[in-house]
This record gives sequence, structure tokens and C-alpha cells, in this order.
Amino acid sequence: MSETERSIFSRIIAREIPATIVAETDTLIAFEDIAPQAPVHLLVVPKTESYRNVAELASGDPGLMAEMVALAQQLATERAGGDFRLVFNTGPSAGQTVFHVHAHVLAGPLGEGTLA
Ligand code: DGP
Repeated sequence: MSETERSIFSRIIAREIPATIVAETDTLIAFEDIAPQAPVHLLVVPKTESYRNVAELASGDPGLMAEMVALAQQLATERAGGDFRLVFNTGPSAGQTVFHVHAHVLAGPLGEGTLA
């Protein structure tokens, strides 16, 4: 894959562009969404760029998907008492804009105007 084809999230992982990183493991990174839609709005992202969306990830590496859920739960527990929403936009007409699989972790009081 050429430099120009790398996703914005790969550039965050490589520290080429800034982000507020809140957790990192060998396989995952988590950082604050640039446009938060809930009191806690984090993105949990596999370091590999092999999967464009959650359907590809679930069939290609279900263990990695389970790691994403576990990290989401850990972060929601640290920040918002443990309850959380996990959103995987899958496909352009569903609102996906970055084609490097990622989970939106939403927590805190969810009211009008938050991600439905
Ligand atoms: P989606 O629409 O599901 O593909 O979500 C992509 C999310 O990524 C969106 O909520 C905004 C976030 N995002 C896009 N570019 C950046 C960036 O450069 N930094 C951060 N922190 N978040 C970004």
C-alpha cells in the first residue's frame, strides 16, 4: 500500500497527525473522536488496516473484534461507569467515512442530538 492510500487512522497510529490518544495495546489504539457526539466519544481502532469494516473484521479476525469490545468496556468503565454504546458505521450510506474499521464508543448521558 502506498503512502497516499493509508487511512487517516494509520497516520494517527504512526503519530504523523495529532490525536488525543487514551489507550494503546499491541493491536489497538483508542483516541477521542474529533467531532464528539456524546459526553464520551472515543474511537477504538485496530492497528492493522486489513479490514475496511466490521463485517470484514468479524469474518477475518473475530478475536480482534473481541479485543475491541473489551477495550471499549474498559474505557467506558474508567470514564462513565461502565455502560456504553458501540457503533460501527458500515458502508457510505450508513455514514461510514473512514474505511479502516473502527468502533465508536459512546457513553455518558445520551440525549437529543447524540449519535442515534
Ligand atoms: P465514520 O463516519 O463512522 O467513518 O467515523 C469516522 C469518525 O472519525 C468521525 O466521527 C470523525 C472521526 N475522525 C475523522 N478524522 C479524524 C481525525 O483526524 N482525528 C480524530 N480524532 N477523529 C477523526
